[in-house]
Amino acid sequence: MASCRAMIATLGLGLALIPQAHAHPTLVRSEPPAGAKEKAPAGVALYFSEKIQPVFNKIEVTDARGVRCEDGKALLDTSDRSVLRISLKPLQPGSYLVKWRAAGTDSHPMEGSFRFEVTN
Ligand SMILES: [Cu+2]
Repeated sequence: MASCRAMIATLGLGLALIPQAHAHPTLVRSEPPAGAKEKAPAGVALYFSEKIQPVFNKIEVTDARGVRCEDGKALLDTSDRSVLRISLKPLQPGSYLVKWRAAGTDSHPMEGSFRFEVTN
């Protein structure tokens, strides 16, 4: 019984430590920002809370019909590895969905999405 309690205490301690051991990248801001209504951007830039691995990352941009609009692959900023960028084909007015995946130092991929709107 005593050893069982000790084990639970150890487990509890382990769980309490996980948030510090696992800092995952979160999206701090983007260009265009989530919910933006603006003229067609030439690309999307994602600014994360920590450096991103050069692998396991992606940015997908689709229009209202689900057609992909990226021009090339997502690339890390050469001077700031917490910034992931992608170029876009010329966008028509309408709603666009950005889906991203990015892994930080522990290689666990994080995902998210947001929309922006292109106006005339
Ligand atoms: Cu992790």
